[in-house]
Amino acid sequence: MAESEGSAIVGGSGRPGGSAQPAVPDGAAGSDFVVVANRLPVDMQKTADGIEWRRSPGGLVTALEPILRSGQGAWVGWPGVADADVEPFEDDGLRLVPVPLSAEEVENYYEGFSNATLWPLYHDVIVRPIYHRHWWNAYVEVNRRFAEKAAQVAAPGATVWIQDYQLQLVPKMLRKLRKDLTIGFFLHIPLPPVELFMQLPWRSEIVEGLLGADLVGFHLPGGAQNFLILAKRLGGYTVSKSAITRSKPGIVQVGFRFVHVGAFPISIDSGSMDEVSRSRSIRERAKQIRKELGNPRKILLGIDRLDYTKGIDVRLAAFQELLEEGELDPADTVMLQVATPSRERVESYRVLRGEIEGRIGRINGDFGEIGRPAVHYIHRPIPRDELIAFFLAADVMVVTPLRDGMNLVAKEYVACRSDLGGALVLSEFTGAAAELRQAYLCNPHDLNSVKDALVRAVRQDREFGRRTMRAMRRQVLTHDVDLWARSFLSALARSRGQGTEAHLTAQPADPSLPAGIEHAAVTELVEYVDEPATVGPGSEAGER
Ligand code: GDG
Repeated sequence: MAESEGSAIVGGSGRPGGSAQPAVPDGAAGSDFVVVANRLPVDMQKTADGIEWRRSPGGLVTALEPILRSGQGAWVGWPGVADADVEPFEDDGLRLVPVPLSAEEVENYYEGFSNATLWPLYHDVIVRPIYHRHWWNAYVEVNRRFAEKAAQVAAPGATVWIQDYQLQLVPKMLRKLRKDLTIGFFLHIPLPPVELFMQLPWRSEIVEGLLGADLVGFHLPGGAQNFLILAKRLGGYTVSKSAITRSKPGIVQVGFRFVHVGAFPISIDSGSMDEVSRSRSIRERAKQIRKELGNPRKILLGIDRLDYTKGIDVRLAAFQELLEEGELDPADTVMLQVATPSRERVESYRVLRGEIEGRIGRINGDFGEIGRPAVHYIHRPIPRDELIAFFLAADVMVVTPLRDGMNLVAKEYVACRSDLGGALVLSEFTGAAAELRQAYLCNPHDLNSVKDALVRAVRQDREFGRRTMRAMRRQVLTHDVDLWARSFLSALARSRGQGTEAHLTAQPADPSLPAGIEHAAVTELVEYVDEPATVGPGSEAGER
């Protein structure tokens, strides 16, 4: 999930082990809706006087906040600092329930099993996953702690929504503790093809863990299909074979339970990004940024966490070759790359940083002039408004991941371009490519394909660009993160106590969704399942 910078200080600042507000009560006085995620939506900061909490805004928080606050919701997660044992506290109607992690657990469960085993494995083994038994043991232990915490804070019959790859054992553990709960799970990263998943020494445990949920959600139908194949192959379960759509999920029969499996492509708070990007101050700032960059004819922009999945090296290599070949002129074309620091204690990330910075140095050495580098590089988080101004200033947004569950940056760029300007170069291996079909799609494993997409985007005809941007904006503005959350939660509510496939195929559309929207989304996803070739090999379809 997105990791972004903090902002306002929220309530609940207090001493570790203490709280400004009363602790969350157990059992019957608990919350009807509980989100369980690796991180809390606030980051703990240690100060001289004690601790402070900084909001870390993200799409997920924005989407879930209204539901959480209205229904005495709770959010269970790690506060982001090792060895911090902090009592639960309330922030404006939202219960925040910290789960403590020791420094050793951060190393083994988070940096180890989550980010050096699961992350590379699930992203098609771009980097070789490391399998350590002591990392796995920590993962089990920490997942148990999250499950116990969720069990403590959930009211009888509550709905619990567990997020992402760090917590895949929680559904089963929680079900064991609390049979009365409705449990949903959403994976924010791709579920790899079966041949790759089978590497994992603990593959059966992970699949069984997920099957503790009533609904398991993925970004794309291909991920859901991979999961159905795994459930059948590893658990011997009976699974439905229907195409996966939002209103017609796949089903796994686990004893007397039916686990629903579906695709729910995540999105952004598109309305608010659109609104902010229209403000005069942001537009002025965008102009100023162009000026600061030397008013070049074309600005290429990349914004990513510094992660080997994001293909930052790929786009730099393509840019470098285009400069070498004279296809792009460094006198009038610049690249701006923001690479937010990420997982800096994991070895492969340290290596990657060196490689990227080395390449940027070489490009600037060969093509830069005094006061006019070919690549401008920022390696720190930048404020949200500045990011939006970057989107507005850029002629070409370059999104080239080798693998990405969705990629929110691509959607954010589109949401910010109400002027219908700009062009999007987008890897076929992102979830976003299934929706943003009018982008300049490319295969990041084929440098010529990336170069070709870059050249076409730079030379785009203005009218053609306006038409394609309008089409992409229609998709992003009508499919926002709120729709995603409501779609998942209504499917979760339907999943409980409903069994057979025949029953599910007859499900009516969710009346709380805007007319036509669910239908439109489902149609796109069905097309995607039927015609993976039109999207490119980036689909998670079937047994690749
Ligand atoms: C995971 C999956 C899936 C980045 N730098 C700054 C900044 N950002 C914001 C972006 C965007 C978010 O961080 C990154 O989201 P992505 O989707 O691109 O990537 P991951 O962090 O890998 O997220 C991904 C996502 O979960 C959701 O399910 O799409 O596939 O890997 O919002 O704008 N924000 C600010 N300053 C920065 O410097 N303010």
